[in-house]
Amino acid sequence: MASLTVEIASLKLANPTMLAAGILGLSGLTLKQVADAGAGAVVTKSLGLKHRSGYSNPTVVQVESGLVNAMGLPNPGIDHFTQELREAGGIRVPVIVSIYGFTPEEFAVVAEKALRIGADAVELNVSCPHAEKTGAEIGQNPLLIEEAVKTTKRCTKTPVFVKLTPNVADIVELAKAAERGGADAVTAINTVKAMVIDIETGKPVLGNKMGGLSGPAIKPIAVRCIYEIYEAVKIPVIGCGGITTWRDAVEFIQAGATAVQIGTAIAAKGVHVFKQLTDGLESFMSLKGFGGVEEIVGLSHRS
Ligand code: RRO
Repeated sequence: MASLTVEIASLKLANPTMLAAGILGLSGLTLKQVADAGAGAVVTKSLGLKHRSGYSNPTVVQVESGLVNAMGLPNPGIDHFTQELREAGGIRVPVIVSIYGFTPEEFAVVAEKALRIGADAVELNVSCPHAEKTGAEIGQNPLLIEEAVKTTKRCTKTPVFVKLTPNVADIVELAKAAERGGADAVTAINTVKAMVIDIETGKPVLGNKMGGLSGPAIKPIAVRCIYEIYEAVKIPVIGCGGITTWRDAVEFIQAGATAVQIGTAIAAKGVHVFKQLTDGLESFMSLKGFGGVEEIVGLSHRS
């Protein structure tokens, strides 16, 4: 049988699938549900220093091949998340806490708090496409990314992953900046900036007008970003963006991803998607004679 285990920094995953930030990640019990369904790791909803209520409704709209969301970083604040993780006690896979901040120091403070409540790693959200003074407003600038990562690494011992935005001319510059700052891995990609208009009223549908597109529509964009980043940095790449089937997961891994995150597909398929992906991946590898996932990471660069 082919081995599905992968390692990213000090994290050992039984398989290369992860719950993506933003979906089912605001409660300890749902994180545990996803872990029990077979995810190799789970990522929380992005947490900041203080509670935020998010944008007004509607916050999500379905489109042809995905979802457009503008939730607006709703979260209870990192201090209130402690209780959630306690209630989820016994999550048997690595828990990655997605965090955001408005300054490099704030990223570091939230990361330190995340470590203290039991995070195995943090994922810096420098890529939310519709947040003011945080998210992509930081993550579209390589200097600001480097500073946020450097400060976080200096202040905490937790592994640091950096989630990148595709809403730039050159994502490779962002990945290199994260690596220079000392990041342990980069996640590519967050949602693609998007908008939906109701033609009856002529008005934007989302409360915030602008949002982020996720789901199958962005999959080829994610594959291109992962392929480019893999050639430019030495740290692992975690793929994210439109994965629905095991074939998608194989494509991301061959492009250069060591692990893959699943978000929007859960809305359509439920948490069973993790078992479907790992079963399919395992059968594919066995059929093709691959012994472990590392043999196919970046395969498309060698063939
Ligand atoms: O909460 C959101 O509206 C949100 C976030 Br933090 C993010 O990183 N990406 C996204 O599409 N939505």
